[in-house]
Amino acid sequence: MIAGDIKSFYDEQGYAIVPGLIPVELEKSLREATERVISKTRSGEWSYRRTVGKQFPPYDNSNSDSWGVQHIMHPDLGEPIFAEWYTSQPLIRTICRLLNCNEDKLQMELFNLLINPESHEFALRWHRDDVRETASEDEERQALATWHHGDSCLYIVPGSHQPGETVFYNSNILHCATYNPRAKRATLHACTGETSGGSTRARNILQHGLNWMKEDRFRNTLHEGRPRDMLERLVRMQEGFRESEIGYSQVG
Ligand SMILES: O=C(O)CCC(=O)C(=O)O
Repeated sequence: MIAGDIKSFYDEQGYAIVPGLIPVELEKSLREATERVISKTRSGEWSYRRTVGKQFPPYDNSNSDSWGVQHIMHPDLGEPIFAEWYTSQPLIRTICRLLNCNEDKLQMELFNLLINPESHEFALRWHRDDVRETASEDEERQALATWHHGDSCLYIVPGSHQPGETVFYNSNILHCATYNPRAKRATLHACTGETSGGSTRARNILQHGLNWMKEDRFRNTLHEGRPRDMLERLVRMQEGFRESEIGYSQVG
């Protein structure tokens, strides 16, 4: 996909694939940190995880196998390389282009790692991240209009991506996924918001439990400038909500 086409392709189709957004100097450290957090999750040392059998938050402990590692920028994991990549220049430049905004509007949000379960097949059913499957046609149209895009469908050809490519997708596009214990998976999976989204993003993001991101302990792991500024915009959004008001986007 050539640079000039990314924005229009993303707007029309709801996704875009961009190569070269993992700086070579970060690649080895990212791979090593990824292996460490996967081990900690599988051994039970890291308890924030996506549980096999549970598609959406709140995740529980009903199964010891995992399909994701939650909160990989958390200070208790001690892997600052993840925040370094999340706020790295080539990635941020691309996000600004796709969201059609300047960097001073970007908001730090979720960052997790999607992995293959060790011993269970698992799949996520077709869903839009922040529109209930039980929504009426009118409710669905209304929700999608809020997110400023049409009702597109994402079709992915399994295995057609290249390692190191970054796929951007609007999380309210219809999507699903399968998790196969026999095929290694380690996908950095993050979202970044734009402040003009305002409270429309709150439930989708804050439902994952981001109180730890308000603490100085986390802020202090981030570089001055862009990373802390992005965090500040998230904290401002968080301040507008009581935890009990947030609720969950999906059930199941
Ligand atoms: O496994 C994936 O790539 C998709 C994950 C997903 O659909 C979600 O987190 O809502």
